[in-house]
Amino acid sequence: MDDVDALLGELTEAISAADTLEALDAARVAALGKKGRVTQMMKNLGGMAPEERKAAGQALNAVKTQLAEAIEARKAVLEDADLDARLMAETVDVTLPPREERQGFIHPISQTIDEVVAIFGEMGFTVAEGPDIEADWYNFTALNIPPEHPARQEHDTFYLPREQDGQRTVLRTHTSPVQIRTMLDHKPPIRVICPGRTYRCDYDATHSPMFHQVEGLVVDEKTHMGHLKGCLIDFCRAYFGIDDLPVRFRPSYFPFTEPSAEVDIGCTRAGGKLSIGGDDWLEILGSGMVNPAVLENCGIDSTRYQGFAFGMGLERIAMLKYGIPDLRTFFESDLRWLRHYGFAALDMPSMVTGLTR
Ligand code: 2NM
Repeated sequence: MDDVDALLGELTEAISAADTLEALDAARVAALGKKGRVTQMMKNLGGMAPEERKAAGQALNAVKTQLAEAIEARKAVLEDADLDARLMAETVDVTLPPREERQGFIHPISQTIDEVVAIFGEMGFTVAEGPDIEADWYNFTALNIPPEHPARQEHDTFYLPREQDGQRTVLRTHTSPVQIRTMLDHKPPIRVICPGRTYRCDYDATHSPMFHQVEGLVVDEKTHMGHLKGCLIDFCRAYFGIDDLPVRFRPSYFPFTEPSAEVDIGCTRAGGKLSIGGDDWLEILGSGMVNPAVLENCGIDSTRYQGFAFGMGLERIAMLKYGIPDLRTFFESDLRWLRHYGFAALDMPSMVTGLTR
């Protein structure tokens, strides 16, 4: 019995002396662990005479209980001390300003699409979309682009492997196939714009293999070149926010329009820097009266209906309006670039189209 008392005293002492949770756990293992002192003595019970064993067993169980209680009590004290120490060390300065919130930005291409859609939307156009992968017929044939036309060459067009039925498919080289689909699906009057991704096999400072276009189409009875001119002059002035921006129409050629015209706006080239407005000229979009052959390809009676169409590169008009110098940066996903050139999510172009008439 003296042994047991001595053991209890010794182990209790060790528990009180433990000054960290780790030291306390070591004391627990030394006393009650598999090879601990108490456990060891429990094992010795087997070799005792039955009458001795009973008393010794009871005494040892009491020791176990007391030690467990002492460990729990010590643990509570040490945990309290630990928490006190952390509270002293880890002070929170509630007067510090909050960390800046990570804000998202609208990509200049998205912003430009929104602006263009807002302007033409106010003129009565709706938006049409179509697939990026097109049958050769929609991308070229229906548009009166002949088989030997340079635009069809492998080095301009991304051709996809032939379909099972032998049909050729391409990554659309312009959004005109969306207008073809619109004419096939809808009766005139038609007023649509078609913004979207387009693809050409070309890569340098001013060309990206994937880029964006917006094209527009109007088809109605008695539609003429005057409508085309008024519509595009208003668009240019609204988009660049310059009421008296000079706009001129220069004869051109496209297989899908006749006559065709390229549209130039006034600009200034001073000291190698280009800015919008001025008495120099800058080409900005292509346009024309829809070739009657294209109308007929889409099942529209070209003796009754006329149309005009136009197309422009979105990166280009975004670069001009927002002073973005390199086309390739649009597609690098550089967040610092986006913070600089991007737009706040609540700047809504639909509220300010710049159209004055
Ligand atoms: C341009 C320039 C001129 C155009 C024509 C058509 C369609 F489908 F109506 F024939 N869509 N887009 C067109 C006309 C596009 O882009 C420079």
